[in-house]
Amino acid sequence: MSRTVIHGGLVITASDEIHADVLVEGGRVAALAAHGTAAAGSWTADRSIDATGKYVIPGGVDAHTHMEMPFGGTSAADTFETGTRAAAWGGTTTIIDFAVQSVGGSLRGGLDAWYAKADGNCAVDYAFHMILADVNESSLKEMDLLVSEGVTSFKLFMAYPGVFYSDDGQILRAMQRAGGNGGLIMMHAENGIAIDVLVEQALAAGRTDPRYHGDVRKVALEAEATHRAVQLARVAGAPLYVVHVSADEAVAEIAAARHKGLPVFGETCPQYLFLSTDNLAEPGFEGAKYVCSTPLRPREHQEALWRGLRNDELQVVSTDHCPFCFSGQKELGRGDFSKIPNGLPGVENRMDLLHQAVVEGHISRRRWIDIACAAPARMFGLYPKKGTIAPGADADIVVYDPHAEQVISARTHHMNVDYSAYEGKHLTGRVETVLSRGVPVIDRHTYVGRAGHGAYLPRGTCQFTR
Ligand code: DUC
Ligand code: ZN
Ligand code: ZN
Ligand code: ZN
Repeated sequence: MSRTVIHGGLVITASDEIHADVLVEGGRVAALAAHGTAAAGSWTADRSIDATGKYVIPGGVDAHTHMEMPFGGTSAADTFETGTRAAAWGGTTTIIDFAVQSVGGSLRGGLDAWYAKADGNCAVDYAFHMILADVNESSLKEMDLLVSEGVTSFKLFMAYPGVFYSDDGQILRAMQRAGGNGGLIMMHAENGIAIDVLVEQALAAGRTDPRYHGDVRKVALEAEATHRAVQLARVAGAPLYVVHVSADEAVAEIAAARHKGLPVFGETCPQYLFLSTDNLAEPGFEGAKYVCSTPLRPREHQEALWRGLRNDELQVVSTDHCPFCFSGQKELGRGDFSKIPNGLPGVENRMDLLHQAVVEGHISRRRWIDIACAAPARMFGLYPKKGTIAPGADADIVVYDPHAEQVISARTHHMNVDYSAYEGKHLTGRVETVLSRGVPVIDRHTYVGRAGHGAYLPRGTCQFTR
């Protein structure tokens, strides 16, 4: 069995910061011991990584990505191969992507199609959620089977009538089913029926630029849908995870539910923490780069998101990585913002952006690891295999240099997309080395991984009770 020691670093988990050497045996963490243990020679090893002055952190768990996802007449630009490679560059060693049920199709058919897309192509480990696009008697029954095979979470949409949309009756039924089988409902909470009216009115009035995407997707319509989702989950007796929370009033709805003791959880994304409607209003058609749903909000909303992350009103930061090239893809919406494919690239940037939040004092180092690694692993039934550094855990480990400086740019990133939403942003901190199950994937800023190393992860059920 191969043995690796990582010595001299500061090991950070969601609960502890300890100066320790780490022994990796095979694909797992074997032991942590005081600095000097490795040097004293009691641990013989094939490979030794010097982490002096560096952080030793769990590999990131990005619980919300869309590799090669069909959307708006095109398809997300990262494949499982390019997207998981970019994830590795950014210190993320697990992604949970979304298999999609087609309307009129079965969950089985959608899931098998996504297994086939990912199989043999991933650089890091991966799992799936299931998007329910057609809730009916047979798909409700299939939910039980999926839970028993390790696909334990289901995304529903209150947005996108005619595409992914579920009405309140369908939502209630799916929640009841999840309440019975241990599944977790993930909700895209925006009132899509009302939004479509506002879209039609905006276009009729000649308001076609990207900025109007943000205008029509009102804060009130995110807050209303969040409130409704919470109440439906309460009636169904099911836990609820609200994805891509962007508005202060939506955070307040989740906080209010949690204060009542309800098992309601929230996710936000780096784009809502670092970008705003100012980006959507960039001149010409540039704003199309920032079109995603829920939309970017005025800058004033960011403080509520940071506060929510500090206070555990929000538990997880995922990327909703859903990249579309500016050229040829975002451009489909020139002259009609509603035809701009929704989504931003970000799987490579999440760990660094959240470290920047540590540097800027928004969150602590341990909270960084919690929201980016441990909480998503626990939320989606992967802890402690993923999301921590402890004996028995998978040796998904990042050596992170907290002092290195970098500038984000599409010229140097590894995502298969022709722009960066964070172009020119200066960051302190950078991934140096990444192990996935003990195998180097990034070695001192060089990619040494391979497509096919990444393994499929069947998951358990949500490990949060509230
Ligand atoms: N919601 C997502 O979660 N991802 C892409 C598009 C969307 O609306
Ligand atoms: Zn030390
Ligand atoms: Zn969504
Ligand atoms: Zn998404």
